[in-house]
Amino acid sequence: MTTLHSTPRADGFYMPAEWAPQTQAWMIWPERPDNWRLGGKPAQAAHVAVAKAIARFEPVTVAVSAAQYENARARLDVPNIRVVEMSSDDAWVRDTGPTFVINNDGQVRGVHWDFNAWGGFDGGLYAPWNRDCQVGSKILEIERAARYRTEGFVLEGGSIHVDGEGTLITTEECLLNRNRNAHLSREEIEAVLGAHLAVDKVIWLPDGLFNDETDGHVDNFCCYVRPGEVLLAWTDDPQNPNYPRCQAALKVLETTTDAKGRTLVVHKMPIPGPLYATAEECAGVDAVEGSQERNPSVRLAGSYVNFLIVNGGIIAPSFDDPLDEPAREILQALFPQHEVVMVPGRELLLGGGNIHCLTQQQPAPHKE
Ligand code: KQY
Repeated sequence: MTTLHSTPRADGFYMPAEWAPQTQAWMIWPERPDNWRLGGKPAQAAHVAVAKAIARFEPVTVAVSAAQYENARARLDVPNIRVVEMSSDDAWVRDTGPTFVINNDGQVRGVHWDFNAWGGFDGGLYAPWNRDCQVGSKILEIERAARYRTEGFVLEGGSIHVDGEGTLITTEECLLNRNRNAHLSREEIEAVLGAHLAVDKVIWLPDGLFNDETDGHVDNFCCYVRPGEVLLAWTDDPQNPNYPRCQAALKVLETTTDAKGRTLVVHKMPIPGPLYATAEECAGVDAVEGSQERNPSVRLAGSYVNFLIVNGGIIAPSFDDPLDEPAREILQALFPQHEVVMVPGRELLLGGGNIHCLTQQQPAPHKE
């Protein structure tokens, strides 16, 4: 594997927006019994549904442990899905996988961020996380893509969204959290993001969604739908714990400009629920010291914003909620050239995230 000691920006590479053409999407098979109930069986079924939905639009590679290889291979029984053996600590390839960057000369490389399981021993979700730490490099090696390594700079892919035109959105709750890069100031973090993703402007939302166990990943709260336009999870209910978070984010989004000097158009997406895990669902998760505890009284951070854009499709979670259909209509209106496919997301949410968190798009190289 080639590790480069320059930066993507210095070499003419940038992170494209998610709607840019893709060669494939990556996923990792869920199986950890202290995160996924009943040994991961219901989550695996949900995962298969997501992989097959994506495979209608583009190839999918699913990484799986040796122990689960045969099972995953048998269940992912469509031609567009490749299964490769890879060890990991869990399934969150958005966060453990590389962030792919491209140049205008048809090349693809990857940024392999440092990873500490969403906070290490200061609020992280499990330990150890050494196998997750290797996922970014392993994927880049399979793809023969050169790697930029940010040793000592922790970042999860779910904590950022870009417009591909120089602007990045994130949250202070996550990126300025003392459990990520406490040794760096806001300006120093912006400099690392600028050097590795070729962004010129960082928009800082104060917080993510209430009870998001990642410390407020932006991909569960707010995303770009096209340059200059964002979609923000929203509630008008002052009793909803997300109300102050939504208000604060809207204030930032309405009063900022992006790297191109545009004022942003903010679309709103209703928040489903309130959603809670049942006592039975929580009882199906192995209790392990140091792993995230599951409790039926804790409100789940369900969000329709946690969708993936693929070539010609939008793969979004449904929650068996009255807002599912309105959410689908909002997404379809925002992406008229894409087919919106909703896939049951409850089992994924029970594990602490959703479709965007469980996928990683690989942009297609192109020549300008
Ligand atoms: O939402 C994500 N990006 C990851 C969630 C991890 C949850 C682990 N239980």
